[in-house]
Amino acid sequence: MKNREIAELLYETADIMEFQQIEWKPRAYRRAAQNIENLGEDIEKVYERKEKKGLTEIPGIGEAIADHIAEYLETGKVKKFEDLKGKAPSGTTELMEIRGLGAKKTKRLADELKIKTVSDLKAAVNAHRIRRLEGFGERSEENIARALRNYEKSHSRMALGKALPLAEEIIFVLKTSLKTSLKTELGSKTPKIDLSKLIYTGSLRRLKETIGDIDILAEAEGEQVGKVMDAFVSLPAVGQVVSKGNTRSSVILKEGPEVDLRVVPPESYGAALQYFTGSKEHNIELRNIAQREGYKLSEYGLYEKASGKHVAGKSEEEVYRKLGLEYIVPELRENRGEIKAAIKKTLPKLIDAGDLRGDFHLHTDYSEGRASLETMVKKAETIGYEYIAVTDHSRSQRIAHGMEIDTLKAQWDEIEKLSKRFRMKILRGSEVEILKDGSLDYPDEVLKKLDIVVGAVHSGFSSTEREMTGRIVTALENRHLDILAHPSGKLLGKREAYAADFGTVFETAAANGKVMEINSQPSRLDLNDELILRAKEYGLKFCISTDSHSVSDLASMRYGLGQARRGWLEKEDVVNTYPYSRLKEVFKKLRD
Ligand code: DGT
Ligand code: CA
Ligand code: CA
Repeated sequence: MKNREIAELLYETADIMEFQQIEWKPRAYRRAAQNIENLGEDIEKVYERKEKKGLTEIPGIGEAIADHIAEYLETGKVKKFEDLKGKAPSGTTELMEIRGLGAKKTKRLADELKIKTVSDLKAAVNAHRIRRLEGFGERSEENIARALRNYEKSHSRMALGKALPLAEEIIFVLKTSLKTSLKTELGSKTPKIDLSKLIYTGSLRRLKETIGDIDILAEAEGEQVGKVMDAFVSLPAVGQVVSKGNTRSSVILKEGPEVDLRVVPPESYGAALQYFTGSKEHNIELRNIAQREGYKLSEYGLYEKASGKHVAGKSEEEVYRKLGLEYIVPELRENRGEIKAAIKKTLPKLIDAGDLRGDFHLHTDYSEGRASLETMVKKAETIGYEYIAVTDHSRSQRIAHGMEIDTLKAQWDEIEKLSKRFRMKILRGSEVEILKDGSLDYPDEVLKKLDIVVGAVHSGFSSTEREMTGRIVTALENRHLDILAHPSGKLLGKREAYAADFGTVFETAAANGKVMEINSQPSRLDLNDELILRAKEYGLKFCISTDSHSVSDLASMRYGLGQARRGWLEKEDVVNTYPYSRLKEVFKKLRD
């Protein structure tokens, strides 16, 4: 699937155009990129099926961009973009990503101070050369320094929602390549390597919200090891080979992150899987236990200290069992009490994908969603959901085409019509702005008629802690509010959580019977594991929602589910596991 690749290319081209002061085009390119990112299907397939005409049917893609995409799909590059890029000094696109810099300033820095890369910029900031530039000054140098620090922080880790599909793709291609090469070479249909053991480990397997690098483990022996390593370093996605060896190879992908591959023999596979899944803190604690029990634990296996005998290592289960522990799922391995619980056999029975019965946060083209209400409903029904809440934006959210009351009522009519045709319960919902003073964005008589009110803060991110806490508390005390959406307001790699006293927020929410959202959007993951663990101590209930803006977003559920599991949540803690008949316990206004 090349959707992401093409979207990135269009974004990058838009940046370069902006830098060269080409006026209106960048916006069109960004819009096209966004639509491709959110396209529910493989753009290559669209092109195969309907050629260029198919491409122009995608919203925001006109003749010119369609030609460029076709050229990219046919040849792997776009001549015009390469020319444009050739004219822009290299490094400028990264520079423009630094918030607040923009095309104009980047150009002046390049012309007047010869700043062409992020590291040039860093050097100039450190030597205080920017403040001397006319129109920049000390203040703007400090702003650049801060933006630079944020950039570095966010670029060192990748969002789970980006890293996971990337890792799956790499593993898929690697498996395919191994299958073909082994078939032709050995003339046999079944390769000697067990390809089902080729999986991702590390923070990715633990479903951590951001990933430092992608770790992959494979099982192979003898001459097979070299074949796996060869196939790995020659993957088309590889930009640079950092190292290649017999047990470990490292590459840097064209898309940014580093990938480590380790290859181990079958008798060590389980021990290696356990070791490279981490976390480091969990491993250290586990090793202490092994020592106490008279063993030595490493990535090769569990050994008796006295005799050196290999006693476990083929599977993870075997390692944990031998140490007297219940099996611990990867999401819990953070040394947050899971080892003690595994010894006492009191580990939680975590919520599972199969437990989910609905989604309480999704958008349609009534506001900023890209699909029609009917399309979203149809798709949700194929997932097997029992209910969904349609929650388009309320009127003040102008950028997101917030709905006036009349439009909202028209949506209710459509919901009613659709309800006759679909088995699934379609709930009247709204993502209602929590305004500056904590009041909600529709009058009470409208709120009263909604089945589910999802309250959200989308503005005033620089408010003081007192202001923001007060605003949210007021909203939580409003009897019409049901769910607090993305409670911390952070955007991964882009924006920190707003200042708010979450202790007070959770306490108020619990006292008023409100539900905390775990927003599954890859750019949010909010609440994250840590805040979930905190919120749970207040006795709060949660819902895992996708905040879908397109049909394909409905699949983001797995990222939110990952956070819920990392937060030790069980089925009972998450209200969208309840059958519809039980939802009234939580949402009082629900109709039958
Ligand atoms: P990341 O990549 O920063 O998101 O986090 P991880 O957990 O994937 O860490 P990474 O890639 O450095 O290493 C993968 C796993 O290898 C890690 O989760 C546990 C294991 N590991 C790495 N270094 C050590 C170590 O010094 N001691 C122990 N016990 N385990 C380690
Ligand atoms: Ca890693
Ligand atoms: Ca690693």
